[in-house]
Amino acid sequence: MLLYHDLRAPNPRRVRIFLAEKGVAYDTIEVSIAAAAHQTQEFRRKNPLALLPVLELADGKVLRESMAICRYVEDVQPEPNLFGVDPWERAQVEQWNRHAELEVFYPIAQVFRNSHTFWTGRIKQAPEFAEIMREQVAARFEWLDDELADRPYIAGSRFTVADITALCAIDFGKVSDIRIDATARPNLAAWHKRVSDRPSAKA
Ligand SMILES: N[C@@H](CCC(=O)N[C@@H](CS)C(=O)NCC(=O)O)C(=O)O
Repeated sequence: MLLYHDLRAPNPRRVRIFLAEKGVAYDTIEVSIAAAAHQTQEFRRKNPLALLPVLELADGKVLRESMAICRYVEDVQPEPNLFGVDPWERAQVEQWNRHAELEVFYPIAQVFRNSHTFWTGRIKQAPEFAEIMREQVAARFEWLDDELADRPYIAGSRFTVADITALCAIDFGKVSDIRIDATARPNLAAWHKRVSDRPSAKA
């Protein structure tokens, strides 16, 4: 397996952490977003949307969505299970992974895209929208802190792909000065330490 990624981008990190948890070996090709390497014609042949990550299989087939890649890896390497083992747990993991994507990852990414100088001159930015999204992130951190008062992981009693999505989203906030206030959000901070301490978090 060959992973096209950028070491600083959060969606490729989701896949790297997932692969590390599975203990699956893979090769990598770095495609620098800062250098616009993902915009080249050569890379667009892998993904016409010019987005990372892309996973290329030995037979040349490619997957272009991080969750499609993770589901593929879950099927070829089922242990340790990260998507749920029975109908109820699978639904919980799906629900919480979607919550992590839509309620946490999306607003954090929009703060970055609409206010950070990295994107200035590369895309149209709406700073006012960034501020609205920043307020939404704060509200979602409060909500997650409440949720994590009575369980150690995002989707329940054990680590799943939902934790990977939430971790990558929240860590990506740092570049926009979004951080967990450990005094105000102790449950969220404790969860963040729990998942950050796993060796896979370094992937
Ligand atoms: N839905 C895609 C999102 C991919 C995505 O937005 N990737 C970012 C990096 S985290 C990217 O390639 N951005 C480049 C750009 O926006 O030009 C997935 O999860 O695979």
